[in-house]
Amino acid sequence: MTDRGCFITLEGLEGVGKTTNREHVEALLKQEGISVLVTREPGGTDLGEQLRHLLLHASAPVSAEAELMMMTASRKQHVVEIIEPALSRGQWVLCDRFADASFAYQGGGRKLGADTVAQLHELMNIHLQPDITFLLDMPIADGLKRMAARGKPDRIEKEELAFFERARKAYLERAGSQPERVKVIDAGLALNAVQDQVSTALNAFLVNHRG
Ligand code: T5A
Repeated sequence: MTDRGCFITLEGLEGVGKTTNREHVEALLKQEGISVLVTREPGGTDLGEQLRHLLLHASAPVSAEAELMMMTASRKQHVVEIIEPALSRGQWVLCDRFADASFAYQGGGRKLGADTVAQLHELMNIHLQPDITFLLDMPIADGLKRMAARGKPDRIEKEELAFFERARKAYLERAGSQPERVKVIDAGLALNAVQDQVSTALNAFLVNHRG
């Protein structure tokens, strides 16, 4: 029987360097002879990418609840169509954002609360948990500054600072309650220092995983 693959996620607010570090994690795993399927949320499937476009660029109003349901719809399709089949055939999966993002942005940022997010996941039968999560954390203003250098903000990036403060708090609370899984990385440092922290946490995970 094939061993199940590991599920790794990257989380954090806008501009903290998820994409940059995704490439780093992928390279580290490759050095270890592990090929990884790289994907993202919202998105990762045809349906998910269509929902992503709506979520980030809808010009019509989107209620907090509708936003949560669309994020969760994208996730359900992603889990069923891509992530679970890959893990079952022994493939490792590296995902840029997953359920923690809904706890942070919709639970915290949109003030829907962690219970509502958890209940919807329960109702939709989404029980998959990452084996390890890198939460890239840094002062919000610095991340937004990095994003601003990139050009036009999307619908969520246009939110007020208080929204991101609540999302960051929710992320850190989640990390505090699941320290074994969620590794908080100081993302405000120079890139090589950030990558060193990621390497250390990933190597410890690999040693532990291999027993
Ligand atoms: N969302 C998502 C929800 O609300 N609920 C959910 O359930 C889910 C799944 C998705 C949006 O959807 C929301 C959250 C988001 O608002 P996204 O595009 O996936 O949007 O997320 P973004 O955070 O916008 O992702 P980005 O790709 O735009 O940012 P990254 O990946 O965090 O940052 P990255 O790596 O592109 O880096 C940004 C810039 O900083 C530089 C990079 O070179 C780049 O220019 N940089 C550094 N500069 C200096 N020092 C470092 N250490 C640096 N690291 C990177």
